[in-house]
Amino acid sequence: MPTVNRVPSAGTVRDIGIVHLGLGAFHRAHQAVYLQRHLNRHGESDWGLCSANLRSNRTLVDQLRAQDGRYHVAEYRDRERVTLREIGVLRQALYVGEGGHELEQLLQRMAAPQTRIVTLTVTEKGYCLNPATGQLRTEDPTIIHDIAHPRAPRTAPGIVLEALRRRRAAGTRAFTVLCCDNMPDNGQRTRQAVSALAALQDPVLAQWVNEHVAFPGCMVDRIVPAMDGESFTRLEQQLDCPDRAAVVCESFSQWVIEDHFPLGRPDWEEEGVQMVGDVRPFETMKLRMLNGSHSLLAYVGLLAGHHLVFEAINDADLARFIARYMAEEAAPTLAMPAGIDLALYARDLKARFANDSLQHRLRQIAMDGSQKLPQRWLLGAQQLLDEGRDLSCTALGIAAWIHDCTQPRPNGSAPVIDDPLSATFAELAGRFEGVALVDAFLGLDEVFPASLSDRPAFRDAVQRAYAALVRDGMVSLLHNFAAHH
Ligand code: CS2
Repeated sequence: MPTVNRVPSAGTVRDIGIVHLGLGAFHRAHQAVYLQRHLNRHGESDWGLCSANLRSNRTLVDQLRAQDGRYHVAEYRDRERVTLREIGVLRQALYVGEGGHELEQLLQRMAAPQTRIVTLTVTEKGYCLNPATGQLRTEDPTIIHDIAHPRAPRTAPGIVLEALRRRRAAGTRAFTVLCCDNMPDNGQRTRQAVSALAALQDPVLAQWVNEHVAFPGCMVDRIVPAMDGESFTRLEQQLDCPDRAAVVCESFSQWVIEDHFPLGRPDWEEEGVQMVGDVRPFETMKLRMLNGSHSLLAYVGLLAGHHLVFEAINDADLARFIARYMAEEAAPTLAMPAGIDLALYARDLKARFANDSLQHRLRQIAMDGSQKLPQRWLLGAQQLLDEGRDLSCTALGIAAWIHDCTQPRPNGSAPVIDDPLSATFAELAGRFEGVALVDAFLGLDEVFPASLSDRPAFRDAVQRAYAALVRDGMVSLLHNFAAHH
């Protein structure tokens, strides 16, 4: 049994200063924890949270309401040491289904003068941007809807924009928008989504957004697997915590934020948040080193027969492969401020992946590959090619992704792929195979910019990796990889 350090919620939340969109496990275990620590330190706070789910997981919202917004976060350092934190800063939980009255409640809350910050974790696809270019997908049916019906928005950018429109009309200053999703230059991407939508709705509003709304970027980091039955049972049996809204995560947590909050912000630095002028080096490091390795572990690991992250990283061949990716294909593309040791960062990441208290499914990380690959692998791959460097690990990752998206499962059934492009993948899988299939995938310009897919060195590397994968299978391929390095 682990030693449990229990930290109850202590203090009074005087006001709701932050509205959050995307009430998933990550939000509950990351942003909410920083605000909770702030509350416990000061005994009172104006930075209470109102958090909303847009269309997914009504059950969780109902559960949280039944518990008056209170829930627990179990932070596992390892199997022996756990901190069980009670969260009391979540003062309002909303579920915004289609056209429901809670959309109105959410918009009123966002328009209220005491709301000074709006944070988002709606996943990469929630911004409705083309993953390769970062431009608004104006052909997306939900964006088409939001252009035609600005007052009844369905998308996250549409909701942010409608709230800003109300603030402007009421003479209330704009809140600051803080994107907490794993996208490159995430503040700028979010600005792009909101202001491009505004330009299509109302040019005057678009100009006001451009002049008055701050979109600082940030890098967020904490490994928070989706909860499953086993995790709930463990919480109940080991920690005596029968909380159906609880979350399990690692003890590590990092947040680096660009300090641009015109209406003020919590004293986050007291809780260890790094407030910086330019977050991009940190964000790029995290995306390529951590998330890039995660996606490799997922696609390569699944094909090597693994299901969980810690199992995959305990496979010696796969661990060597990941170490090589970090040292030779991710780190060389990064320009870090003085004092950041990428070799040390890589070692710490390996230890975090090996945390066997977390049931982190590779299949969860494999989701939405089309939205993740550009920032995790492909921007770095362009740099590697420019510098004449090898990209064998990245090429095998892309080959494994194509294979995972198209090949029937061992029982013969068609793959069920959780990705906005899944219908396209199924169509390509039906029409092509081998070299032609790889070509067709590399031709998906939402994922691969022409500046990359046009380069013969890149195409050849992926074609070779795919051919080797089909010929030898992942296990023996990884073994050979390890033997030759
Ligand atoms: C993961 C991330 O699911 C994924 O794609 O790579 O959620 C990862 O666990 C977090 O970014 C860690 O901070």
